[in-house]
Amino acid sequence: MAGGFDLQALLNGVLANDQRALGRAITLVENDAPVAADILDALYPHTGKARRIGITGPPGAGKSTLTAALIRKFREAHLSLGIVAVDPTSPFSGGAVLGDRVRMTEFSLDRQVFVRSMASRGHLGGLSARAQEVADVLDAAGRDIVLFETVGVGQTELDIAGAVDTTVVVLVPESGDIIQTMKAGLMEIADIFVVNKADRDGADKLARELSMALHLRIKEAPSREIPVLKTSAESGEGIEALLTEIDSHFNDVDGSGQLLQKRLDRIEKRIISDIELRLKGRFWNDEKRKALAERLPAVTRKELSPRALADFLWEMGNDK
Ligand SMILES: Nc1nc2c(ncn2[C@@H]2O[C@H](COP(=O)(O)OP(=O)(O)O)[C@@H](O)[C@H]2O)c(=O)[nH]1
Ligand SMILES: [Mg+2]
Repeated sequence: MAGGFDLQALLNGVLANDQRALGRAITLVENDAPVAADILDALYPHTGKARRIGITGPPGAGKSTLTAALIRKFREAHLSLGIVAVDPTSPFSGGAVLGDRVRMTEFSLDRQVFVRSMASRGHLGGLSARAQEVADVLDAAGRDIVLFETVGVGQTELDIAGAVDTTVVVLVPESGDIIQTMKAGLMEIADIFVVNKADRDGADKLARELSMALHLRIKEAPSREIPVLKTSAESGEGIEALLTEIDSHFNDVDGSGQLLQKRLDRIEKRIISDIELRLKGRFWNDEKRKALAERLPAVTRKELSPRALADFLWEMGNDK
């Protein structure tokens, strides 16, 4: 291949858990390079062993601090890790996630900890898909744990949160009331709630309110009880208890057969969203965008209904 690119050597490197090969393969996958599909197809049979854990919550909740504390614990247990930090709100790789990088330098010499930050630039709705593919590469390399850190503000992080075995939602006393949490869809995705910055006022109150809201919900849909934990990620307080809950959740879903179903569901979702992205990509072209822009004023003037304009664009056909 061009530039003397040796795909097999790269794949061998990844499968040997080589940090440099991993970095290279992940960059190609993240950028959706032409060779990305070959890399992912070849690695896919080697995936499925890693436990995937999502840490999500509002900006500044202490997700990165908590992630770092968890990494230390997992490393004490001699487990290897891949960390995918996703910030859909940032158009720049390393922009808003720069703080995470600084925090993660602690692990820069540890070859069993691989950290990659991803931003929304260039991903156009495919951020969730790319993040999961990056996780596949880490999984194939034999990383025991893949940790996703995502900013919990919109659909992308809900998608990513749905793509893990265990979802931890991190809130802080400052992150507003639980009504907001409910509205953001975080109640639905949490397997474990963490009230971080428990060293601050309001943590007990928030934890109590969350527990109450969860109890009301459990009555409607009986499932595994969702624990609410308090942590101080900075001092490390409560991290051991969090790890115990993460393990316990994983063992429960694994033991009850739910894990298989969860993983099957997320594979199905990935395929469906892949197709939807391709359809969108095939439909929209410059000509249609132009036609849309040109006719919008007519819709504003009520000369054309939105539906009629959609029909018009649809009739323009799918051939680029
Ligand atoms: N008081 C207090 N501050 C914390 C705690 N955990 C994190 N922080 C601080 O909160 C800020 C945001 O933390 P960070 O981990 O970057 O949050 P993220 O945006 O959710 O990843 C940093 O200044 C942390 O030092 C905690 O338990 N207590
Ligand atoms: Mg962070």
